[in-house]
Amino acid sequence: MKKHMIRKGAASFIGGLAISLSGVTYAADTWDMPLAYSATNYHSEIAKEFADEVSAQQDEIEIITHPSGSLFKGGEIYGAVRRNLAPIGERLISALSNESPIYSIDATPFLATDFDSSWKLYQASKPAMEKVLARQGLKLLYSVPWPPQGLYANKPINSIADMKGVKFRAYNPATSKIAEIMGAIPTKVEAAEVAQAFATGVAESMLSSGSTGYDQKLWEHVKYWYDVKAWLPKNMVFVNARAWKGLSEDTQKIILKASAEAEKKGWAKAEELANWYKVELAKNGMTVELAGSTLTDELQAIGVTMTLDWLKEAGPEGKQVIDSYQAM
Ligand code: PCA
Repeated sequence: MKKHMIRKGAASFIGGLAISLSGVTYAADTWDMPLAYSATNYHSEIAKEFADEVSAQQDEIEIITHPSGSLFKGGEIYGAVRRNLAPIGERLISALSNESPIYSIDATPFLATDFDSSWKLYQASKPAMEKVLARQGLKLLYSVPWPPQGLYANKPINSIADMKGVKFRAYNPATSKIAEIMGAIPTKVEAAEVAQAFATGVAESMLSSGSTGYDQKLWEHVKYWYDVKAWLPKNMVFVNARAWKGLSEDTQKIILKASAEAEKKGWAKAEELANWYKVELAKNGMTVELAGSTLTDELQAIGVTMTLDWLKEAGPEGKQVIDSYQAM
């Protein structure tokens, strides 16, 4: 940290000539870390703690987080890190399903519906996921889940027939597909723009956690949240492999240690907050309840179809992941 500050001081001190020098120095030293979610969301808070921790412990890089899609929008982050426009970033894994089916495993309905089973699914799928990342010039640092996904709606939903024609906000290919199967009309909207989408009538319903409903104050627009517990999608934080290789071994070790801590904290925090979010939705006037049996059965049937489709798409590698998950 000390060396870092001296360098910054020197750059501004030398003045004119140093402007270009400081430009070079800053480009090499500052690692911008784009995030898609609100600064106050626990994913962003933990990423910021991770960044601060890494920055404080060595002189090579300073990681600066950029929440709410302010540097790159959610949909741009993966590509930006691949191209090293940002050396590090965070993205919702299942939003990347078009890159590889392995990325959609944690958004397959009813495959893993609580924190314990989600952790197992993560462990079972991690080697395959890391392979895809490596092929794309990226390295996984850590991954943190969202709380279980429930159904937001502006009217009571007793069966999927009630979803017919409803404008449905999707955040990944799986949620678009569910919408289509239900007869709803999917429209892709990043979390940072969810409040606006509901306010303007672009969206009337979505599957998401209490977390995003809370961040976006969805009670201002919809009245119901059904606790479906459909799946727990995860974000992942990853780094450009070339940028990673450019770091000293010491810095790499510091980052890996901070990553392991962030992951541990993230899983604990998500679980701790899952219930709190539900209470907050209810406090703000929403009806928070379990989905009725008809809706649950119908959604589970969609889950079975989607799991079978996923297995077809993911082939033997996918089957191996499911087998090792089920054996855990
Ligand atoms: N919130 C994010 C992804 C899953 C979740 O719970 C979103 O709605 O975009």
